[in-house]
Amino acid sequence: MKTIFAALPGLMKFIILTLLATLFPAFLAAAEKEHAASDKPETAYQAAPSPIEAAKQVITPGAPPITAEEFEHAKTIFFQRCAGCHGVLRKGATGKPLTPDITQQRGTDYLKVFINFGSPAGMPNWGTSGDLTPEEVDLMARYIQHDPPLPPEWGMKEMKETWKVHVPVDKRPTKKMNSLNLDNLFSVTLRDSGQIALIDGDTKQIVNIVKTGYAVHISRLSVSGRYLYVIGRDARINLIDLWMEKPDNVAEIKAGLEARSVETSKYEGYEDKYAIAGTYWPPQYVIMSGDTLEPLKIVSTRGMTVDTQEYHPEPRVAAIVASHQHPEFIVNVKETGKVLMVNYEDIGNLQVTTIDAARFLHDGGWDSTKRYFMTAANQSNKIVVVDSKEKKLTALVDVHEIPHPGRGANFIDPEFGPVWATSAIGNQHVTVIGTDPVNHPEQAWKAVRVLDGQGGGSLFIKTHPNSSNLWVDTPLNPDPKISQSIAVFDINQLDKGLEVLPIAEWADLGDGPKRVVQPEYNKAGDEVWFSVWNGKDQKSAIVILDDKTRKVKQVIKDERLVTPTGKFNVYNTQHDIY
Ligand code: DHE
Repeated sequence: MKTIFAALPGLMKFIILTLLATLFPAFLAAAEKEHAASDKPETAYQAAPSPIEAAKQVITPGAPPITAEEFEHAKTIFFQRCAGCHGVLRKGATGKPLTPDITQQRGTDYLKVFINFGSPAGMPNWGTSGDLTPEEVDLMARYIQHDPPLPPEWGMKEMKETWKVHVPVDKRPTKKMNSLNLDNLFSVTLRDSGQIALIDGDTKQIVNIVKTGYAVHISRLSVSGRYLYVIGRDARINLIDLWMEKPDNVAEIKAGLEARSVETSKYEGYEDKYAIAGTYWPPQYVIMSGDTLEPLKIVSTRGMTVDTQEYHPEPRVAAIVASHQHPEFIVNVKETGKVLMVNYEDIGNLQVTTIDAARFLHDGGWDSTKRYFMTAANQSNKIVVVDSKEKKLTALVDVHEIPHPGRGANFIDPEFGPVWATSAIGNQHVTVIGTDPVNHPEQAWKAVRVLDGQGGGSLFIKTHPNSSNLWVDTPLNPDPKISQSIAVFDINQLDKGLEVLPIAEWADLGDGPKRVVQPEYNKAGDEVWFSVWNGKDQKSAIVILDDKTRKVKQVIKDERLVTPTGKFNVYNTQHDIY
């Protein structure tokens, strides 16, 4: 029966579903349950609002009427709820394309049912979940039949207008002015307060809380370890000088309207010289001066997709890493599926090597030799391996449903030698991939093991060269028992299975979602830190475990720690140790 239904054309399926939903309330309840895609880990992951606001109304022939006021309201809803999956221009990303040529054919009633009930493919049930009122469902069904409003571009003029050097280079310290052990400092994302906390890894004291962009995303270190770069979802970059008596902002810029990635030049001779930021909107990257953030060169990523070779107007920039083999940045272009190797030797005559990989490139990191970039093409269910030395695609490794490595985890597998591992959003699998083509050629770039973690909804996995533990989080799993705990494997006995540790319970915070997210090691590799990420108005914490005993060493609780998520140890981030 299921197979016959699956084979029916889309419109037929839709009519049957709508009829069943109208005639049988019980079916409706079941459908709601199945389509309650907001329960799905991947939906929870995509649901963060886009900070884009400025975009002008467009009235499109053939579309149903909409007032200017309604258009503004619908636009806000779209950027907050829908743009993450469908793209700002609605050309389709992880969600389906929603351009008027498609939506007008479907019509308002059809669209209303989809928005209301969601779909098993991952579209949330915005209406029946109560997130949108019936009026808003109707409004959105009309809105998406109009052309998408175009947010403004962001070129050199706009960047320069937002660029501020708070402390000029010649007014900065010439040596470290504080007594901090900078190698063991942590930059902690305070997601919903638009700040980062600098925490001393030795004393566990908060050294400073620094104001940054909206829903700040990641921190990266200059290769000297002096400069910390923080990027917000609103594409605001803050440059923090760790040599100051109290480390603080020395420069900032808005690199676009929406962003996730920032990195700094690491090749010998270019230490601390350049920084790069990739933006979701506009789809482009900018190379900046490393110590002032002065924008130097902006390059668009719009272009053809890797497989069907059709034009994509909005290929967002995802992870960026700095090559150790050449003076290059390695830039993931998500929707077109291309990895760019951007050579910064002569930015006036920029040379870019384009590697055809797979669509939906997202996050990734180095193998232990720092030659191979291992990165997830997440909705393509592949790990892409790029050889940064030869500047070539090495392999595409098939993995199960929505790999999400963060930067991944490197360790020596007792049977297969050097490996790199990723966990997944869509299922419990932890895929271990051989990374040693010299001594283990049989296993290189193959999934040598698939471990069973606690469940889907995993975002980050971590170990350290001095540890034999492999930690796997599951913050997006719908079961609170799983999202509030961590799984740990013994690398020397991987077949033995996992141990589950109730990190959130140990934090003892009271109410809230208390998702346990992103393991991060201290410099020595003998402590591992976990964020217990609670609601904005609830108490959050950082739980620190002794890596050997797997017992709690300390819980950092402080009312300033609002929604901590990512944590970046200076030394490990600076040297790409993970
Ligand atoms: Fe992230 C890394 C994009 C949601 C925490 N995130 C990244 C990177 C990208 C990305 C492209 C890699 C950057 C790099 O290495 O240069 N993240 C996105 C999204 O598009 C997405 C799905 C939705 C959104 O609207 O932002 C998203 N991310 C989240 C979260 O909800 C998380 C869990 C909490 C938060 O703070 O927002 C989150 N993302 C992180 C963290 C990293 C990250 C902690 C860096 C991990 C690392 O170890 O390097």
